[in-house]
Amino acid sequence: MVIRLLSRPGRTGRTVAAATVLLMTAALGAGLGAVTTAAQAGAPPAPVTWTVLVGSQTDDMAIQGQRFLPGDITIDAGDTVTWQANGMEIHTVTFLDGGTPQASLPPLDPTDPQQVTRQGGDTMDGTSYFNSGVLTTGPDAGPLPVPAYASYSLTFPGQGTFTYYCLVHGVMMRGVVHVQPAGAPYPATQADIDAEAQWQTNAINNDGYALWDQVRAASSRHRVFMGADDGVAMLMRFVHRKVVIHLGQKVHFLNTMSVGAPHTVTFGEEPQGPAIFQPSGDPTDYEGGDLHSGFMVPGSKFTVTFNKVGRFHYICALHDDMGMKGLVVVRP
Ligand SMILES: [Cu+2]
Repeated sequence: MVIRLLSRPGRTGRTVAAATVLLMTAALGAGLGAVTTAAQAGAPPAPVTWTVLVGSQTDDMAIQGQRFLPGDITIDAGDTVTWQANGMEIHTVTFLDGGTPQASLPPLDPTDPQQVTRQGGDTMDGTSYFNSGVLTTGPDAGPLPVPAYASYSLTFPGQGTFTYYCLVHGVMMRGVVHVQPAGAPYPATQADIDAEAQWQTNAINNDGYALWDQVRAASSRHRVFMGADDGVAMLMRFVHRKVVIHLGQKVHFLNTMSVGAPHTVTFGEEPQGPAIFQPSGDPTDYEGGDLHSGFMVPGSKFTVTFNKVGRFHYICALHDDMGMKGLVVVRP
């Protein structure tokens, strides 16, 4: 993609120098009128920094939104966008080929530094690869052994339309930055943008609560749903959180109400590193200790037979810090 760079260094330098001379003239006796004249004569407007939220969540973190809020923003050349992590779920802000739209994206490769660590500078050049690295409100990057960031900023010196994605959630989680010429009037203020983000967050939360109701209705003592998602609203809860069964019975853990989110069922010690992707332990004869489903993509099922009386706590190794934990009580 070719973009026009509006503020080449030389031109900016001359403009700033001219403005400085005019301001000095004003200070020397011409008064405020001369300052106004300098602005009217084409002194560049001060660049603005805009905030876009990355993801959303309810207060209890049960519902995570996989959306940039808002997904579309219009700024002027020279402005900066700061993406602010707004949920515990991990996301990235990633411009491929300088912000070229993509028909599809490969699944996230958590071992590829290009995908999970910060890449590119702080100025969009219209051609390069830019990646925020992992953005989250949490203290770390979840299961990924890479740094986590609370925010990411990029300055847009040239006009154009720049499309970006979250590499964790794929082409469905997309945002666009429209860059107008410097000085063009803005269609929305930051307050307008914040209000739209809040409105979209409320809609996502309502969708999440509706999913939660559907999942509750479908679950039973032997059918535990591993959350649910519609591609945007993600429920990060086992449903029901606690089930009571008898010795020798099975529980089916179902990630069948999701279209996007992977989960795990993990009893005992949480596997570290790449081991998190592989199943371990014997689900056909569980008598306590370590048992791990591996990475369960949408559509997956995992069945465990409980052959010991007791209380068995488990987690989703990906989302336990959002409260995705469960309990199986086995009675004689
Ligand atoms: Cu999970």
